Amino acid sequence: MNIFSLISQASKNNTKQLAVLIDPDKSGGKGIKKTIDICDVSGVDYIFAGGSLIKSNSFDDCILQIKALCNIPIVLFPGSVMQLSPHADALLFLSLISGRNPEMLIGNHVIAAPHVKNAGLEVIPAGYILVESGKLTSVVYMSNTTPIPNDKTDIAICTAMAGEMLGHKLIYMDAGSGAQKSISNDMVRQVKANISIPLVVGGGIRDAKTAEGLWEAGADILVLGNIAENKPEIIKEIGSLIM
Ligand code: 1GP
Repeated sequence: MNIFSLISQASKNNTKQLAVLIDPDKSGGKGIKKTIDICDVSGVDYIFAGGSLIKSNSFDDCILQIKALCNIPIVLFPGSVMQLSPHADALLFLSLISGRNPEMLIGNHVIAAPHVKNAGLEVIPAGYILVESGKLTSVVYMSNTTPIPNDKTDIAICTAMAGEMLGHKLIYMDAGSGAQKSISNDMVRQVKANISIPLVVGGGIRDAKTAEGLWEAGADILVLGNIAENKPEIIKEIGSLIM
């Protein structure tokens, strides 16, 4: 199964998709089973796994646990080079193109490359764009980068265009986990109008109305993080918009 072809085909057909982000630190208990069970019946297309800072050393176990609970493809969304597992279906090889931290643009990728190759993972080069969200998020702090101001749509557009021109296969716009506000519909609409690759949007999506607005604005895949763990019933509500 080629994950990028699923993403790309859905984007071409304007079929909206949903991903749920699992933080491996919070997995392990009964909570993850409940979340995954709801994902299974809510039309969730992908499980993303990763986090800005992971304290437990059982990343691989977490992936295996998710795999044992469902057949939903698992896509790594790594916050660091330590978040690799050969048991996932694909890896978002994220280059943090909104930032100017060379380690996040290429340094970590050089370190990770041989391990990624050995793992035999499908690699999806992704231009990762952080957008300011009303508070200092973990990803902004840990990546040591400045996010794009949320009203500077032109900067977001040009960054996404440059990401596509550099050969990234998708653009991932993130307000960061626990964002006070999600990325605006207007910014998503204008970025989508200026690129021809799939657009993933995450950060601060906590209700169906927000999700609907972002999908309508042009997001191809929405990512639910905190809310999926704290209030998994919302996954069903959001999933029903596109099922
Ligand atoms: C994934 O950062 C998001 O892109 C997740 O954000 O935890 O706020 O849903 P939330």
